[in-house]
Amino acid sequence: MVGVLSPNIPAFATVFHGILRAGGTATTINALFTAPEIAKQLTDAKAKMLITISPMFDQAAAAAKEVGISDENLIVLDGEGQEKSGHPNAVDLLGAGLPAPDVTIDPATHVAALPYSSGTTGNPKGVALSHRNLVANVAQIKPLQGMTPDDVVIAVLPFFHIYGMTVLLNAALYNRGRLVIMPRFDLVEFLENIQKYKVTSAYIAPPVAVALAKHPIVDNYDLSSLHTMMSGAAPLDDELGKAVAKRLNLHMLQGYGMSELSPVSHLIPFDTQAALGREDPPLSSTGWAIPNSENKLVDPATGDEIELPGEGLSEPGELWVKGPNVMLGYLNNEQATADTIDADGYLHTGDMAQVDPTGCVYIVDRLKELIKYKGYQVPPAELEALLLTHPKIADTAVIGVNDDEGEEIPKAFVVTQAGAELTADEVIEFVAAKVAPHKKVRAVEFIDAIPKSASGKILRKDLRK
Ligand code: 4UW
Repeated sequence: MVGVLSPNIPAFATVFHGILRAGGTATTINALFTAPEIAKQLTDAKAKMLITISPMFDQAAAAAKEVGISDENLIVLDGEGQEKSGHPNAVDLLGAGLPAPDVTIDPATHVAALPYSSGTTGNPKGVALSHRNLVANVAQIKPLQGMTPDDVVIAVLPFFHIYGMTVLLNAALYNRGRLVIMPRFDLVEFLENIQKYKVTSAYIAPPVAVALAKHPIVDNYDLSSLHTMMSGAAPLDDELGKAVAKRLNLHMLQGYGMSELSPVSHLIPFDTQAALGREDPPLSSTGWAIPNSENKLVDPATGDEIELPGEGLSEPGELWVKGPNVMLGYLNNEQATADTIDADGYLHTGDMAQVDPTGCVYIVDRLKELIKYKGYQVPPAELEALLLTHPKIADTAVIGVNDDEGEEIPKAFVVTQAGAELTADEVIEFVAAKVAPHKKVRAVEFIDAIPKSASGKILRKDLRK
């Protein structure tokens, strides 16, 4: 088990596939995580080795120390090397000249990648993805994604997250497309790279679409090479998507996925007419199920399957997905696995969707507790546990709410200890000092009591109301 803590760099591909080729498992870690967050994932995954780059050395070393990873097992790719620093670098690894190891694995059961996701409830869990899961998903999206060796794809979405790992890194390697790799999103660099490298397609999350639709600087660049843009990881607003398509004169699409599905399950094809003999659906949809998958919509109240409507949109139901891309399960967590994948092999996504008569899916709500900030996962349970360590907080619950811009943000409801004085800013700063930026609490409301069910479960629906 090897931890990978790195932003997008070309060596990510070598490291990731080197680990898999050696018969290991890569647990990819959010590059913005703090040392305690890194240590938590490494501990849960039982990682024996951590690979990072020098700008992240401090967090990586602190986490490695806490977990008991030795100096020679903390690899700093661009560091000074084993002799000078005690940490091997890329030259040490490549220079050793060792032959490729002779490895036999079962692709159906061997865990290749272990990204973390909070799933429907609770703390982040290791999502065990087999070689077959990863390979299947690349193959399933190939006819819809239509990537060719002539494509130049901008890779600004992180490879450590399943969206970038499959849809950018692995799909580009498989289809021989070229990736223009960016370690972080910066609008000017993004635009410069598209112009300079004649980028043909871009995969984004909705906040990038906001910048592209609104920022005046966009007009200063020749972006005419860019013909297709795919948004995913959070809902794309229909008007926003259309505004980007019009301004940049490109084909705007949407897809849907989750870590537990390796990740893609639904996509608007690059060429809907060629792939399916149909017209493009509205941009508020996430398109049709990918090949070799079975899908159901199920009424969460009754458990009844919702049929395709004769016209218009169906009633909303929870989306269930079955196929070779469904994860093996959550690492060392049989209960969470059984709660998520049923006996028939359907994965219950925790997302509510509607379908049109052709089976085109519209994601309309979330049943699960998960919050998405700019497409990144924010597990409420983790923030609630952290907030409860504050001496002035008696009880708390965190939910996602929409801010003035329509962006989902984490909001904490806080019950203070009797007689204690606490401000919203103090709560926000307390959390901000301990978590990665995307997990910050961005709104606070003080209330008298957290609404809970008889069994003590937080009634998040009541808080939302
Ligand atoms: N609309 C509404 C969407 C959408 C969405 C995701 O962090 P994870 O586990 O995984 C992802 C993966 C996103 C993704 C992968 C491949 C792909 O092609 C694509 O579209 C181009 C997107 O984000 O979070 C999973 C959860 O994120 C929400 C939903 O709640 C899901 O369960 N989500 N995409 N288009 N919500």
